[in-house]
Amino acid sequence: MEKAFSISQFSLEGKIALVTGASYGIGFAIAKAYADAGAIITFNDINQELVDKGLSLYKEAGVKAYGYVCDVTDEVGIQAMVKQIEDEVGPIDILVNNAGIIKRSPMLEMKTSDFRKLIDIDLTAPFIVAKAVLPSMIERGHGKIINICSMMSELGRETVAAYAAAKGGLKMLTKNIASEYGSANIQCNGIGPGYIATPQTAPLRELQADGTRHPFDQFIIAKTPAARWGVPEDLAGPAVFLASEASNFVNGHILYVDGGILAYIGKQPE
Ligand code: NAP
Ligand code: GCO
Repeated sequence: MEKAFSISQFSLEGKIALVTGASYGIGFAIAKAYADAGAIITFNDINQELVDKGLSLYKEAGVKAYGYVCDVTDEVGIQAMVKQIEDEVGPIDILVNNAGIIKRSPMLEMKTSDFRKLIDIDLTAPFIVAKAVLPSMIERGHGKIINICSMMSELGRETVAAYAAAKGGLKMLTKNIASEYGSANIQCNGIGPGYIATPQTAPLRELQADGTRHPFDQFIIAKTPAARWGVPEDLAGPAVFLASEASNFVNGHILYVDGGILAYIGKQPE
């Protein structure tokens, strides 16, 4: 009898992936995992210095990557970059909308311009980049779009109103792309990382003057059943799964990779 499953379903051999904002951090870890699974890596970042930094890190990791300078909020620039990638490398099979920022500020102290800027980068840009890659995916009859959401796609907390609004919107954009283009064999899913140790969360983990751990650091450790911060490499397997044929009937799903934090109410104070 024919086997029901083959490990080759997780292979990305010969696929071309675009990971936005992937000079370091989560984007870099996902792109490296894709390369390890056989994909050809293209990535962008906001300036040449970061792209060069990324290219040297990929080279150090034994990955041949193609780097492009492009601000993900620049629709004309993104359209041109996607065309350049298609001309230089080939059509994009996998898009990871990873680029993003956070600005922590009590809502009443946040300027509306800062709110708008964060929404532009964390929500409007994934719309822009998805629009740029979808026509070719639809024409070729397949495509994978993975949006990097967040626990803040589900929960709020003080000082992250703009970020939670953006990531909540990104969750629903993910579901809508899945709904609108599923019949064209496009799978659009999200990954919702928990608290991951990257430059973005470094302020939450800074050691205190007395050498003790940051109170937020201690809070996250207590709130996470895995009792640790995640590392970017924790996202590699889930990201490869959602980019591979193994997930061809998974659509509109947000896969939380959070050590269990969203499932856990927390321990009774002693
Ligand atoms: P990060 O360390 O700040 O890296 C984000 C990357 O995106 C950086 O290379 C950044 O470049 C780039 N970027 C920012 N704005 C851009 C723009 N307009 N155009 C192009 N590139 C841009 O963040 P991370 O922790 O790796 O997070 C990556 C993604 O995961 C983000 O969407 C974040 O919201 C999400 N996430 C992170 C965590 C976490 O705990 N770390 C958890 C859940 C979700 P610059 O260096 O110039 O900023
Ligand atoms: C914060 C953190 C979080 C994480 C992540 C959690 O300030 O609460 O930055 O937002 O980055 O999004 O999933």
